[in-house]
Amino acid sequence: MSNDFSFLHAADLHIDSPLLGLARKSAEQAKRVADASRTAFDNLISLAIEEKCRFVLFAGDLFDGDWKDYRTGLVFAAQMRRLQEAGIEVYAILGNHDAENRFVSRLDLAENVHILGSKSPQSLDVPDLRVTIHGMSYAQRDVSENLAAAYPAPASGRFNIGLLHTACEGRAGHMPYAPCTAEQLASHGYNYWALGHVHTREVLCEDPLIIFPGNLQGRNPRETGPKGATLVHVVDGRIDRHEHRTLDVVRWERREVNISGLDNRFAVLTLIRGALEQLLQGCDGRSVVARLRLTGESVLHSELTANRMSLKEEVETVAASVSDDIWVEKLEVSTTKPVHTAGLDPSIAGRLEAVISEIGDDALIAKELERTFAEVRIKFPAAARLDSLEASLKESAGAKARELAKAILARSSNQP
Ligand SMILES: [Mn+2]
Repeated sequence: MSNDFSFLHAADLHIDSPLLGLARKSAEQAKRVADASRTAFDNLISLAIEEKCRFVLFAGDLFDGDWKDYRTGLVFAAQMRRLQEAGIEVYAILGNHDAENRFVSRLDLAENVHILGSKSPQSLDVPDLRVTIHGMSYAQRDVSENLAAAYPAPASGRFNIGLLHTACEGRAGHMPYAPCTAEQLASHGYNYWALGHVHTREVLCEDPLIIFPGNLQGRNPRETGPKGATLVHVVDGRIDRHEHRTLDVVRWERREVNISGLDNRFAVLTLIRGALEQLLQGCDGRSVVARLRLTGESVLHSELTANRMSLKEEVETVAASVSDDIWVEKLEVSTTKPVHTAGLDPSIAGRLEAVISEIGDDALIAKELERTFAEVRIKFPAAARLDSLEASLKESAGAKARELAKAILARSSNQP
């Protein structure tokens, strides 16, 4: 029996789970997005075959609850046959989402596929290898017991693997199912813990190796970055190395774009274009869904926040001109007003702010004007007419404010 082999560990495949929040661009794109989780799954099977893996582990949540379409099950069965033809065994446990699936137990699967039971932990020996796999499926969605505590002791003289669907000590955004601790798992005596449930890749411990591989394909703006599976190489019965292999089709990314120092919209859009091009380049030909956040101190702050909708449209146009493969899922404007605006901001709002900062010594009037100004900004965004501004100022502030309003008007006519 050989003691050198490779295996692939994946979890949270959620096959046919939809990708959320994407506007349809073209029929081709719509299909690419709709098929993303299936294609990522296909990539996984191809990788197992290319790498001559001896077995593949699925640590739960193969599916995303009940199938909307029975073909989801057929796709899975067909991929399992590909592995069978390549002589690759499959060991899987059912997670909370699979437990909600009424059909999975009726799937007619090839003989190489072993789904471990849900009554108690089950241990299976991998044919022709000194490997034993221990694991337990979820019988129902909400499992609150520490399942790992009941897993058997390691089989002596063998490479022991624990398959477990768990939130471990708890992870933000994940239901706290099958709680346990990394220390508990580490001291259990297994060589490898193949975990699932948490969609972000995480190595909990190097010796023994305890890993959440993350999900195969990001499905929403919280599931960012490269997604895939963990490939493990065992030499002489010990883990020699392990690596993340990227398998996703559509990539979700967040990017901060700092517009400090920019004084016009065109420059902002140019900077955004550069950021989108960079994101696309970093994703090796995958489609990219970007959430952008504009930050920095800018004279454009008022204009950008007042006209978010048109800005988003302009950014979408930029994205479309960059590539058909990039979406701007959301544009957040988190810029701030500059502290000193005098002489910088050519807009009405900017000039008004400059005047206010000049009369900073007259605290009461300044405060009153600030308040009025806030009101004016809501009522009359960038295109406000000067007389409307003046009228509002006259109404809410006293004689001194009228003087100031005149000063603003004088400045307005002198400046571009
Ligand atoms: Mn789960």
